[in-house]
Amino acid sequence: MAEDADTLPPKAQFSEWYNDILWRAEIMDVRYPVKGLYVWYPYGFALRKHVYQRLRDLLDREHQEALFPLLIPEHEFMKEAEHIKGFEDEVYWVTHGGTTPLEVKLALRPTSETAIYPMYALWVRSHADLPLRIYQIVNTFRYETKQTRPLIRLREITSFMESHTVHATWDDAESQVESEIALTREFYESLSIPVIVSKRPDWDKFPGADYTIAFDTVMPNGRTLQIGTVHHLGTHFSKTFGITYEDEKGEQQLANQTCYGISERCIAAIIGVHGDDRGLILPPPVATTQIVIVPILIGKRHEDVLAAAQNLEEELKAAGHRVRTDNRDMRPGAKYYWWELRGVPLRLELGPRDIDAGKVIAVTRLGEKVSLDRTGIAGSVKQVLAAISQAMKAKAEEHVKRSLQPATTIDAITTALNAGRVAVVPWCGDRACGDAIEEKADSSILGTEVRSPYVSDTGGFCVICGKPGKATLVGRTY
Ligand code: P5A
Ligand code: ZN
Repeated sequence: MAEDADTLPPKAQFSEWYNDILWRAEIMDVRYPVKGLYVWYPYGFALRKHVYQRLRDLLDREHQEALFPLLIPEHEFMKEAEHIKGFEDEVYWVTHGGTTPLEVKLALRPTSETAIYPMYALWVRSHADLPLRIYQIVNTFRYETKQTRPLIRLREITSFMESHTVHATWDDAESQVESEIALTREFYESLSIPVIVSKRPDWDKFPGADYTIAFDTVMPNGRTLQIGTVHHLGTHFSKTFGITYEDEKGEQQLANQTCYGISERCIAAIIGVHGDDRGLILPPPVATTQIVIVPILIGKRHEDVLAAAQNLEEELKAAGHRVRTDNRDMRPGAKYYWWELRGVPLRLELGPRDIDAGKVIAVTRLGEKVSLDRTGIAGSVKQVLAAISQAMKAKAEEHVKRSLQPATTIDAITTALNAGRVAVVPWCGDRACGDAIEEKADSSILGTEVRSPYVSDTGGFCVICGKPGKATLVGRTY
C-alpha cells in the first residue's frame, strides 16, 4: 500500500508500484478472500480480451480451439510417472459430492495433458489424422507454495492457453516446437515485449518432456519472468495413454507430441515492462481504449467543440480504432492524468482554435506532442500508433540489452544479480556445477542455447569446474 494514498509509488520501487497500479488502473482486485485468487476488474478484463484475441488469431492459423473438462479422474492423472512427480504437491483434489465421498477422486486440472490425452488416444487412428493441433483457453489450479502474486503466480490461473499437438515423428514434433517459438515471438512482438528464448536445464524441464524451451522477459527490477513454455514430449505420454497411429505400411506407431502454454503472465509483462511513474502504458494493438479524445471546452463554443469531437470519434471508429471521447465535467489536466494512469497510448485534444486551424493536437503516452491535420486523421493516427509500438519495443529491448551481463566468476554473477541484471555465464552443463552456481549466487539457471541478439556463444570455461562451457543465462526469477 502506498504511504500517500493519492500517489502511485515511483516505478523504481517496482513491487510497490506493481501492487499499486493493479487497483489504481483497475486491472485486478486482490481482496478476494482466497490466497492466490484474484478478481479481474472490467478494465483489466477488457485488456485481457484484446490480448487473448491476438493470441487466438495467431493460433487459429494452424490450430483448432476446443474445450476439455476441468476435472480429471485420479487414475488418468496418475498414469505418467514423471508428470505425477512434478505435480503431485500442487494438485487440488475434489473428494466429495455433497456429503458423499467420491469413489474416484477428481483432480482440478493443474494443466490438461491427462484430461486431453485419453481422448487423443480415441481420436488418433491413422497417419491421415496427423498432425493434430488443438488449444484451449481455460482456468487451471496449482497449489503454489512459493509466494503468490497477482497475474504472476496464481493458484487459480484464469487465462491458461494450452496447446497440445500430435505428430507422426520426433522430427515433426520438433518442427512444431519451432513454429510455436515463432508464433510466440510474433505474439510478444505485437505487445512490444522482448523475449529471450532458451532451453531449460534438464532438472527444470516440464514433467514428462524430452526438453523445454522457455520464453523469459526481464522485469524492471531485473527479475526474469517466464512468460511461456513449449515442450517436446516425445513419446512419454503417447506410451502411457496409448496414442498410436497406423502408418503408410499399415503398422502401429507411437505418436510424438508437443504442448505449449501461455498464462496471464503476459499481462503482467505488459504492465511491468512498459509502465512508468505515471502508470500503465498499453501497447496500441491491445489497448482497451487506443485513443482518447479530450474536448477543450474553453470560451463560448462548447457545442461546436463537442460536435467536432463526436465527428472525430466517428471517423476514427469507422477506421477501426478503439476510441472514447471524455466529455466528463472535469478539468482537462485531471482527465489527462486519468487516462495516462490507465495507459491509453494516444490522446487527441481538440479546442476551438484547433478546429479553426483544421488541426488536432496528438499527445502520445510516451510524451510526444504533434499537431495533426484534421483531414486524413485516421491514417495519420494509425501511423502514430505504429510509431508508439516501435518506440515501446525499442525502449524495452534497450532494457534487456543493458540487463545482460557477461560473468565468469561467482562473485561477478552475484554482483550482476545484485545490480538487477541477468548474468551470461559459461557452464559445462553438469548438474553439480549448475547446483553450485544456483546456491553460491542465490540464482537460477534459466537456460542454455540462448536465442537472443545480445548473447553470443563464444564458448568459455565453466565457472565452477573449468571444463569447456556454453553461454548460460543465470538470473533471479519470479
Ligand atoms: C504447457 C501447456 C505446461 O503446463 N502444459 C500445457 C504445459 N507448462 S508450464 O510451464 O507448467 O506452464 C505454462 C506457462 O504458464 C505460466 N504459469 C503460471 N502463470 C501464473 N501462475 C502460475 N502459478 C503459473 N504456473 C505456470 C508460465 O508462464 C508457464 O510458462
Ligand atoms: Zn562445470
